[in-house]
Amino acid sequence: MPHFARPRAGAFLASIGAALLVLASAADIRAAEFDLVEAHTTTQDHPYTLGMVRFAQLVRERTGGRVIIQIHHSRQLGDERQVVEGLQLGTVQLTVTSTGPLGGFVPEMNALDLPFLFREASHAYKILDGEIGRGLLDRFEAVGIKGLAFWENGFRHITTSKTAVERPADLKGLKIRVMENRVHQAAFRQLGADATPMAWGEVFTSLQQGLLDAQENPIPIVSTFKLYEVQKFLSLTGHVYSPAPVLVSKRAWDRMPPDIQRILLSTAVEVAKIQRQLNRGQEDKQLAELRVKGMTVIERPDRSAFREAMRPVFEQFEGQFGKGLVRRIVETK
Ligand code: EAX
Repeated sequence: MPHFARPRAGAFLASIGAALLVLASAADIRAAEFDLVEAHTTTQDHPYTLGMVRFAQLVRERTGGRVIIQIHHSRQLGDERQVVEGLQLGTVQLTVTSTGPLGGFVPEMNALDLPFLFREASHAYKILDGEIGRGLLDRFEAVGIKGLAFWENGFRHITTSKTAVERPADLKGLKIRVMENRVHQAAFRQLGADATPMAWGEVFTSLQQGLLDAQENPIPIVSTFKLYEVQKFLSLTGHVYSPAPVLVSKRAWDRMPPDIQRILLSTAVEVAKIQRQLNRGQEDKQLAELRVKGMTVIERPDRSAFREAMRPVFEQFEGQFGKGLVRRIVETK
């Protein structure tokens, strides 16, 4: 019986004798055959966690308890890049992550980070759930990771502490945190911003201390991380759509039999729909709450000016991902 994590109750109880048995229920004693340590960075009430809870329940049911997923939210096991490295090392078995650090593992993933690539959510879903999305997920195999499905982080918007952002020029000279991602960094530098790559875990404190003026993230992140405590303005630029791939350590994957692999794969794909609904379904309510908490929402920044201003970055990168990948995405109706 392979164990990916710490030895579970069975071995432990055997070693300390039967006295403790009375304290443990039958379910606790029966160790799962595959015990997967899952880790992600968002909070307990964020849709990454809600999706993962649903996934864990369904997987448990469908495998008759052979697979148990232990969820660690809120950066308990580190920031996104560390967790993805953990998948390669086998210290973590499962994650849902933004694309932030993923271009460092699979360069073609950076195509998804291009500003204004997707026209709307349905365009993103069509690409990510189709052949192109599967092709990108399959590329993770070469770096020791099995890609299961694309869940959602959402359309990213800009928050700032002092200046309302209505047009690209408003970002000039602002120190904005971007993900550790060369495309995002280039896109904000293009606008004349001081784009500072940083792991998510340092962002709140840096905003609080005034070391940063701005950051950009989808509404569910702004809301669940209480960014209204440290940011005054929210500008609905929607400059990039952030998918959230669900990834498994290949070390763990290769030890699981095909019937279990099939359940994990199909359940992750199925839960993508639920998780996206949970994510998008909360946005209006969250936006209203952000206003109540004191944020000023700029509902209609000049999006076409942002698209134009970031266009050179699109052109700089679009040829880098081979075989017209970006062109195929853009041309999909
Ligand atoms: O994955 O680093 C980021 O800005 C991500 O969007 C966030 O932590 C969720």
